Amino acid sequence: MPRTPMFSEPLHVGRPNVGDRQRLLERINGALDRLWLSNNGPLVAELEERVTTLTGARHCVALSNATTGIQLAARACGIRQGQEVVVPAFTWIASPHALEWAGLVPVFCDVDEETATADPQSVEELIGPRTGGILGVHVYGRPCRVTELAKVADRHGLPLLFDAAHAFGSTYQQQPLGGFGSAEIFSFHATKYINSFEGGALVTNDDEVAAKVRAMRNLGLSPDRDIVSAGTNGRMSEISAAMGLVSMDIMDDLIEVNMRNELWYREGLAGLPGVTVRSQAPKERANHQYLVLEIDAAASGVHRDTVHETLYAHNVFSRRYFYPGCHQSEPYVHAPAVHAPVPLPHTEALSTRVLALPTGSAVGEAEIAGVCDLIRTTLAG
Ligand code: T4K
Repeated sequence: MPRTPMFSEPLHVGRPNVGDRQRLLERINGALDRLWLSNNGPLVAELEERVTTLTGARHCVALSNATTGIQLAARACGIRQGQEVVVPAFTWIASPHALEWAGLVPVFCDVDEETATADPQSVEELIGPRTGGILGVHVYGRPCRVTELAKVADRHGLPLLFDAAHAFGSTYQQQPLGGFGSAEIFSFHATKYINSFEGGALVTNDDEVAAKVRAMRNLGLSPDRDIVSAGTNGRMSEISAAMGLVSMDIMDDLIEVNMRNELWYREGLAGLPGVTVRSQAPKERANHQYLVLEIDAAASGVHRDTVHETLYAHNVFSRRYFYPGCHQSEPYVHAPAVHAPVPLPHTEALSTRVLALPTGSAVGEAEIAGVCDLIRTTLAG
């Protein structure tokens, strides 16, 4: 193993993909000329229109971020303070924190290891008199088992929401995500496939949910400026919308880049025992925004954390998305009877194996070959 880091410049997971700068600056200049910078401006309206076209859903409400979107969605669907929401433990902490911060009680279900998304049977086991809803998460952009979750939700008369933070551009049964359940919430954070610096969008086919969220993101004001509900500030700025639109212009190119990177990783790691690159759903379109390895310590002879530490020493800043499981994180870890009443073996197993590696437009063949070499050398001991 060389003593000096293999990379002099850090390689990050989640490097933003920046579209056409000239186009971005033109759009920003347009906003500056119009002196209309926020509060449902024309760029936000254009972004919403673009998202409804891309997803085929009836409504899109652009938002300041996905975390706020989850809170607005839960409220618009009538989930009341103090009610429980079943959510997978294998997700970014934003999913349960959004609920907790809104006065709801996250109750963690397990995931199935193939999709890394909510196991419908585990969801059903957790439904009881205090349950107010279900929040599935399309982890790494791979869709949940939507049909089965919808059946569980219908059986119990519960709203089904999807945290689609990772999943813009992905499909389920060849239909774009966005129109499933009562609402789906995308993230356009800087690290996401489509980025608007900070941002998100709630997408729904439900007219009432859309109208409620549209008002609630602007302190409960209706389009006629009547105060129709409580609300918060969940607005997207025009600058963010400009970035989001420019980012959407290169959607297909980005998928190509991500898929090409994935191929290079697969070639570079081929034949390594206990090391697999996680796959997207067969026959579906996916954004391939996350490149995630699974390292099985027993089969590879090396723990995921050793690989992670070695990569760090060489300026490759891999991420353990998602470790630890949310049930093992603050504040939920202190109240397992409330938040984690059933065993979560698949979450716990996955969270010790996964490692996200750099992909997107910031890395190319040479960097990926270097990262794969580092992993091979680490496994060779
Ligand atoms: N639900 C799920 C399932 C989510 O994964 C997320 C967010 C949400 C909900 C909530 O969505 P938002 O409310 O954010 O819209 C990062 C992202 O900040 C976060 O958005 C994302 N999930 C999560 C999985 O990853 P951190 O704490 O790891 O971020 P940070 O700042 O350490 O950056 C991650 C990597 O990206 C680093 O390697 C540095 C690099 N980076 C980051 C930024 C911001 C850059 O190179 N440039 C940048 O501008 O959470």
